[in-house]
Amino acid sequence: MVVDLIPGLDGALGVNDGPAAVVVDGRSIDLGGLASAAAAVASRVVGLPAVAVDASAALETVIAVVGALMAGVPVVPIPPDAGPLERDHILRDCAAPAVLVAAAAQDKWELEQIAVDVEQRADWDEAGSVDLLPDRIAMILYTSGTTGLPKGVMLSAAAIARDLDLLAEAWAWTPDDVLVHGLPLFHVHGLVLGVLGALRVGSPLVHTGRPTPVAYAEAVERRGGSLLFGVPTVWSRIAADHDAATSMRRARLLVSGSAGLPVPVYDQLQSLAGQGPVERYGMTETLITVSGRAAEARRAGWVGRPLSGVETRLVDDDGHPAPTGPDQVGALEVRSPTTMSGYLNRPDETAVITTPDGWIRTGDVACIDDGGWHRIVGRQSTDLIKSGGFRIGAGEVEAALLAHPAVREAAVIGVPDPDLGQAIVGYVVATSITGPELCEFVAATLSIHKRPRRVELVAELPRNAMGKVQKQLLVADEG
Ligand code: MLC
Ligand code: AMP
Repeated sequence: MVVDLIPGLDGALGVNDGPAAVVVDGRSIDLGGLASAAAAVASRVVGLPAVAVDASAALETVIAVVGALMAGVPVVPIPPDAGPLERDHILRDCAAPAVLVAAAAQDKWELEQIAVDVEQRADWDEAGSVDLLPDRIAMILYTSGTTGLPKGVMLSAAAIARDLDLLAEAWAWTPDDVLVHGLPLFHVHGLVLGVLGALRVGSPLVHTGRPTPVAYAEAVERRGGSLLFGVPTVWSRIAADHDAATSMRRARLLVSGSAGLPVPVYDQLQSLAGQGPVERYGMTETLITVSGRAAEARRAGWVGRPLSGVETRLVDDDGHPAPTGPDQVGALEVRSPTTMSGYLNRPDETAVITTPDGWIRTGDVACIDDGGWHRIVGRQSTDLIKSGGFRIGAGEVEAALLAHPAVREAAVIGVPDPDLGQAIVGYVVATSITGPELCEFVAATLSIHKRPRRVELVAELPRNAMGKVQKQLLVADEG
């Protein structure tokens, strides 16, 4: 077997001139070409403990990821706009000795660069033998926590395969579909579901480069897109674009996830596109665990029922089982065959998020009704922000602000935003500096979406008697 996650690659090696299997930003490759170009990558990386991938929205990224999977080497996607602080942290933490890049000799990398060539073709035999144990780690995805630098979530090939199969079942996803999205290729949504999902199911993928309404509409109209993935920001921008929204009438299924879909956006799409999106819920640590079903009625504001084999429960503040019912709120825990193998190098943090009996504490607050439908009501901590579907730890942005010599104190919050869900806002005690200058300062170290949209200079931060910053007061002031 060439790669257990993508069974279709086996028979594709050496087959030329098939239909396009993957299109990224207008450039395409057929399955045989992908298998052979990936085999060339596999032969270069086989035996490495892990390999980084410069995960720009490009065909090379897809080939790089498939090649590393073929070689049995854990893939570590790096956001292409990651600032030096973030990038250096990930590379040091995962200890990847090389990075797969679209074009060699880029200044930003201080480790060996291996250029991916879309035109290169190789036989799999050249890559040598690999360990195909199903519990081997296929990917390490870095994601924010409430404090500190991002953590590497280790995902096994078995967990990924299971999740993709459950989602294919839930969404009636078959090779007859054409999947369309334009999401980043370094997170679960765009990479695991959006690339590996399409390859595993065998449905062609059209990645639009960026997830704009016009690009989604064109992919449906001109390329037969039938299944579309988006974060709520993408769906709200489509809903606001009459022509793009009505193009969606030709699609079979729209799917929304990574953050809560506002009910008015669902309603607008229902009216313009003839269907509201199916919602699904998950997190990097668990993969997708709860979803609506293609064949069942949708409910705006609810994220669906657990996938088969997934267990969920609500607990109270003491961790004891809490009652369920449409208005009963509790902390959501998940136990699933799709969950992570742990945080890389962080057994203590793995123990914090996992209960002794194997449930993951999601940090989300939810209701479960009598039919098993889930509604996500909020988060337990104000320190995890979701902006445009990106998960951002307030602590990471605060540390970046505090690195400026003029800044004495910093508190970062997410404030409601009609387009992004939440926008990042910093409150800072500082002298002789402006808010925009501090935004630029953060931009020099972290990725673009982690940059505060606004930094407010204040004389002091609100604190309680213990001296802890009262972020709820800052959030309330913004409201
Ligand atoms: C962005 N910009 C900023 C900025 N942030 N400028 C100044 N200050 C800031 N803080 C720039 C951008 O670079 C862009 O510039 C322009 O402003 C518009 O930015 P934007 O409003 O953020 O829009 P856009 O860049 O189009 O991004 C919106 C988006 C993006 C929806 C496309 O947020 C996105 O890709 N989200 C997907 C996140 C995702 O995949 N999450 C999945 C996590 S996995 P320019 O010049 O470039 O136009 C997961 C599991 C699960 O959650 O359940 O799925
Ligand atoms: P990430 O690790 O980036 O995948 O983020 C996971 C978090 O995204 C979850 O803990 C939720 O807070 C949020 N999330 C994902 N999907 C949904 C959804 N459909 N509705 C509400 N929140 C969601």
